[in-house]
Amino acid sequence: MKKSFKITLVAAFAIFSLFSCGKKDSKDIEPVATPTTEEPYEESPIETPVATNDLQIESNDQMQYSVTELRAPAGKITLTLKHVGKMEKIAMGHNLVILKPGTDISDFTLKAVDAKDTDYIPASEKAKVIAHTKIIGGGESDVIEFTIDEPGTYDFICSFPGHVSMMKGKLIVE
Ligand SMILES: [Cu+2]
Repeated sequence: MKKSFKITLVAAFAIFSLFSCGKKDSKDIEPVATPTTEEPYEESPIETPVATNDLQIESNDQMQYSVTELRAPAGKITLTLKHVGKMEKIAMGHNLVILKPGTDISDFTLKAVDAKDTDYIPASEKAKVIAHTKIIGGGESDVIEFTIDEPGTYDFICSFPGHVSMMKGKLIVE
């Protein structure tokens, strides 16, 4: 709307200039303002997930989560992580770790590399974890329940070694 208003102003000014300068040839000069396409908000809306306390997210063999944003109302939340790939967890295992605000993600994942025995949740960093699934392989899934009462934005990551650069997102608690 703002854009077309601006165009109208430019067009009006152009027409005004044409008349006021009074050149004979001015009839041939077309105003510059050809309508441009409006931004197609209605045709391709930005996907904002609906807040739900029953969250579903998938992971695959391409080291990806199906979504990078989850939205839930404050309170008790159930989250299902489903690995839709085929690879075994030793090669392409995934988890989902929800971290407390202010956690240094690179420091966390660096320590997680050595924490294979505890599903890549380093014992020293447990206090920074709100909730986490276990590590799962292709065809598996895990369901966790946790409570977040404080509205805010929480990072979630896969702490399997090397995955965080591709596998991270935000959980928005409303
Ligand atoms: Cu992963």
